[in-house]
Amino acid sequence: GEQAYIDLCNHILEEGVRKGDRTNTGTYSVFGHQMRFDLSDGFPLLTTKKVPFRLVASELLWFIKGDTNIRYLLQNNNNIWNEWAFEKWVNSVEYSGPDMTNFGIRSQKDPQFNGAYQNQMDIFKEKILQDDEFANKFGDLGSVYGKQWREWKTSKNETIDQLKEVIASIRNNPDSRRHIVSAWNPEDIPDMALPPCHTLFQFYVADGKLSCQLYQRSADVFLGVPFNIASYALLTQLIAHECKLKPGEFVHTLGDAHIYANHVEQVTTQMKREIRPLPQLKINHEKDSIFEFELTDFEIADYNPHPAIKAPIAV
Ligand code: THF
Repeated sequence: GEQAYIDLCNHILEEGVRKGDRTNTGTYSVFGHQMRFDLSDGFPLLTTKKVPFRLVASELLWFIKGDTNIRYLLQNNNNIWNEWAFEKWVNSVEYSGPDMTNFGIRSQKDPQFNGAYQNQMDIFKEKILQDDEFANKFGDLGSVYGKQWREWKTSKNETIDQLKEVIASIRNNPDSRRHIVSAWNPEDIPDMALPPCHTLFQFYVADGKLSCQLYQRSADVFLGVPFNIASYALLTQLIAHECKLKPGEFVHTLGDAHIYANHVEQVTTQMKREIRPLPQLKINHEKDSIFEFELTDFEIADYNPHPAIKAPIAV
């Protein structure tokens, strides 16, 4: 449960190795860690800080649709993938605004630059929402999760709908040890805005319950992991619902599990807070298939978290 998350934070702060990273932010890092969440205890949305479920759910629906364009996220007021699309635009020949090199780091250190950056980001978002051609060109993140889950391209120029197939295999052959969806497609990695952090997941059926294990190669423990836990718990509950199974466990296996140097203070605040009872997830029982769900079909009940804690995202 949530204690496993707090234990991970503690473990990284105590034993993590100081390590450089792609984003030049600096991290404390451990390699190889596992957490378990029993979904019958409640829905694992952390209570030691407020996690915005609406953003978790709209991101998951975006993956399930097979969409890779941030326009859908923006239409749902979800800004969590903006930086990766923005980066493509400001590095293109079509961009003519002020220089945005290393905008992630500079926007945190230089208030004047941050003003210019926020300005360009607002222009970018507006263009993605209003201009179809611009959105097709710069809103698309490449062959990221949605594409690999729903339309994995084969060498024979066919596509594989991994999500549909895994649901069929759970229904038809629950004991199978091959209920796997992989987002890691080595051939496509160069076309992705960011190679998938949640690399591969496997389902497991026993005692009428559906469990899911995720292998996450790289885990931003403060900002990303609370989202990732809730996202896979939601996915597991939706698939369990469709397959007429009860939700079992979510097992979260991490590769490079890190706390960014500029998140240490926030993590320390969070760790001192008392864990509260988990909320419940209610899903619209009139729908059967995960491909039919919309945001309004989910409701989180009895969620009484501690306040949100702000932190900058590493780009
Ligand atoms: N890059 C990095 N550095 N960390 C990640 O967790 C991450 N992701 C996705 C892609 N690249 C990543 C994006 N997921 C937030 C949460 C998840 C994200 C990106 C950003 C975030 O900032 N959450 C805030 C709330 C934001 C808001 O309200 O708009 C929070 O406080 O939780 C790993 O999948």
